[in-house]
Amino acid sequence: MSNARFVPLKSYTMVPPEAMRRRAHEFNEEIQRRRTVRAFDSRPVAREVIEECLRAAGSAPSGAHMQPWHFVAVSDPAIKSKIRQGAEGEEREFYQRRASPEWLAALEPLGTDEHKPFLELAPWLIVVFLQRYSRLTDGRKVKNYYTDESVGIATGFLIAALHHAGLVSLTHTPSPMGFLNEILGRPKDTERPFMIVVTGYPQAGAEVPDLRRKSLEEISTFL
Ligand code: IYR
Repeated sequence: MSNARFVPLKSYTMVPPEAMRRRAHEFNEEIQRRRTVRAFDSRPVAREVIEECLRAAGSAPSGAHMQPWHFVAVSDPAIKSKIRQGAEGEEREFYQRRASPEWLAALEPLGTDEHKPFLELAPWLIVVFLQRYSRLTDGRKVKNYYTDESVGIATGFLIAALHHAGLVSLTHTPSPMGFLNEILGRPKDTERPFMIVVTGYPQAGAEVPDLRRKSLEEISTFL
């Protein structure tokens, strides 16, 4: 017999068809305004805002509801400086040696290089960790499922929440990222860094690459 325990779905609110069209449209309009930004202002952002966005991120669906994520929100300048040093060390290797010519060509339109001043300038670095295993209170390890999918979705929720709050963000993935476990004191045997979400206000006059998004026709098929 199943031990599953169910409760009534109380949180769902029915939206009439016309309002549904409008809401779908309005949400798209808002999310389309999001741009990845690399030029940050040092203006502070209240911790409470970040906390609320992390609550939103933590509401993401996950494999077997394991919630295999941990977010380390860093505003301490000394820790940000260590993260910058670690990231720039790896990025120097990447740009000078590891990246293939094809990869460098693909990055060309973004104008990125090994210098990452935003890691110190931005008020918050949210380091997302993926938990391949959970720890039971008795210390035993339990395997988590679909961790990449789950943490990817949670990170998407986080990016959307930050945008909705009026902040900009940058998904940054220095590779490899093992240095983040050391700097932030996260266990290496169960967790790996997934991404750094840099967030704050854009620098005055910030520019973004002139990119276009694929159209609905390009990204979808209806059958
Ligand atoms: N991690 C490097 C390189 C990089 C890779 C991809 I794929 C990007 O979309 C952007 C950058 C860096 O952060 O510069």
